[in-house]
Amino acid sequence: MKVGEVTVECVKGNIVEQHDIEAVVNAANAMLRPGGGVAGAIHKAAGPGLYQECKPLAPIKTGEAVITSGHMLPNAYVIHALGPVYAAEKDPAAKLAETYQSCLIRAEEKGIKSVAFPAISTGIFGYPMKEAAKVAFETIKEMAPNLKSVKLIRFVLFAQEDYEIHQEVMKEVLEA
Ligand code: AR6
Repeated sequence: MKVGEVTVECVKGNIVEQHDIEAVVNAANAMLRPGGGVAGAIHKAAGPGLYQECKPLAPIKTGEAVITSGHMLPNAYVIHALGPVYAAEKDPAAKLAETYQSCLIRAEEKGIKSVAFPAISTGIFGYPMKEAAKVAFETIKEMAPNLKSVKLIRFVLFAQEDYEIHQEVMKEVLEA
């Protein structure tokens, strides 16, 4: 779908296999350690050099994002973002929106044209999938008119059900 000049799309797949994308987003932990889920997959595919580059940038706060190179990933950059732990936040939606904003700001600073996101906070951090998707697409819709370099935003969903939820919510939010 298009929001102004920005293409927004959903695919079913693995965040570490997005060969045509300049920056992939890591659903990171505060210490930027390898960890599990998306972070584990990204660090495994990128190789140990990624954590070496991450170490001096940690810790990061909830809603923050930092950028590194992609090392052995097929992407030039990794944007490491710390989403909210759903049960631990008073206003998780505001924090999740801030997380997506931080990622797009880091991308714009580098003149990045394409960004792939996982569904931040919806795994170990317990954010309900549909609610998280709504926040994600609303934030992108709001930011899209001000984006200068970013022309493609892709959501990469691991599970078929999560992909379907994102497709549905994307249409709902972007067509409204
Ligand atoms: N590609 C795309 N999506 C994936 C992949 C993958 N390779 N692996 C998992 N998902 P999570 P969080 C989905 O837990 O909730 C880490 O240990 C997954 O099904 O990776 O933000 C960090 O170190 C889920 O829908 O991120 C942190 O401590 C979504 O990606 C903590 O988990 C996010 O799941 C961050 O938790």
